[in-house]
Amino acid sequence: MLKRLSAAALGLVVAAGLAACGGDDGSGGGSDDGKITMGFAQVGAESGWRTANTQSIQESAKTDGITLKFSDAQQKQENQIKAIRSYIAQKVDVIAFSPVVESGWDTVLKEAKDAEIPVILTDRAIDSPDTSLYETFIGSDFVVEGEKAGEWLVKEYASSPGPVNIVELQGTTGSAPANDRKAGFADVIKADPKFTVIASQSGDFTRAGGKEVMEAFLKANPKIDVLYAHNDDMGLGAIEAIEAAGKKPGVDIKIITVDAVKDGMQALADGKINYIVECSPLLGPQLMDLAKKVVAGESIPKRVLTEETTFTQEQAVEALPTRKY
Ligand code: GZL
Repeated sequence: MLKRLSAAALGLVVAAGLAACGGDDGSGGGSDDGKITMGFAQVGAESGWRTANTQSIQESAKTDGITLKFSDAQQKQENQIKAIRSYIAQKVDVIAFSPVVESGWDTVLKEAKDAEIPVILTDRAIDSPDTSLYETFIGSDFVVEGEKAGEWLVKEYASSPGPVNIVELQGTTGSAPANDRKAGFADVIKADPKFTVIASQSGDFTRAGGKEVMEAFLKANPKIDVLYAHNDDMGLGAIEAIEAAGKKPGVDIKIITVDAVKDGMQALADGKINYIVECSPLLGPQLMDLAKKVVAGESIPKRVLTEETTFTQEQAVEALPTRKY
């Protein structure tokens, strides 16, 4: 792939290009055969959402003729940093990744910037004040997702005097979705003192984590009215714990989750979950489109928001047959 060349070298390429191809200035990037190479550092394979996200990225790269180098960090930041360094060494045309946590990225992203390799953030954001370290962030607004969960709960318990005891299964500690879904939810329910989060702990976005933490919540808290889980997978793990404790999920303990992956939607349709806030993993097509624009030197928005909705039990029954993920 022709890297961003020094001015002199670029001058030569432009002259040769114009002479050889009549008008192609040769500065649009692309390896000798014009193909773009993307290095993608994925978080891991921790949830149904992540699996669908990976599939969307891999399929979109194939459809768009982009050569994809892909790594799975098993939810470890040091593995993502290693992968990004290896993409820099391989001189890929563009790097994209979903930061497993919000902080600790400045050093490696400065190395990418010094190597003149553009970086695209997908799915999760970073908390660095230096926004020159990446071209754009494409993903959901997790604060709004938390607010939507809180708004449903407020409506659901409008006629109840309370108290309403809530337990919360947080996502991966330090991750943008965990921080923001917690903040958005808390911001909405703080308006009414009948709502109390009596326990809140990370289940690391996994089913096993959700089940283990919910078992502990059930042992320590005799009266739990609501579970707010930051993703479907932790909610599904919690359902196993709730049923093992002889309680009915969705009835004895109302459950709100986020994502709307197929297994979560099935539990919603079956009445074991009460409400799901969608978070779309299908970022592949937009990511590849943004990558092509970045490599071609076109300007792109600094923030690309993904569209998503919410589902009640009735809506899940309707949506399931055509659900893409
Ligand atoms: C959200 C994404 C989260 C999902 C989880 O955009 O980062 O990570 O909600 C996934 O299911 O593990």
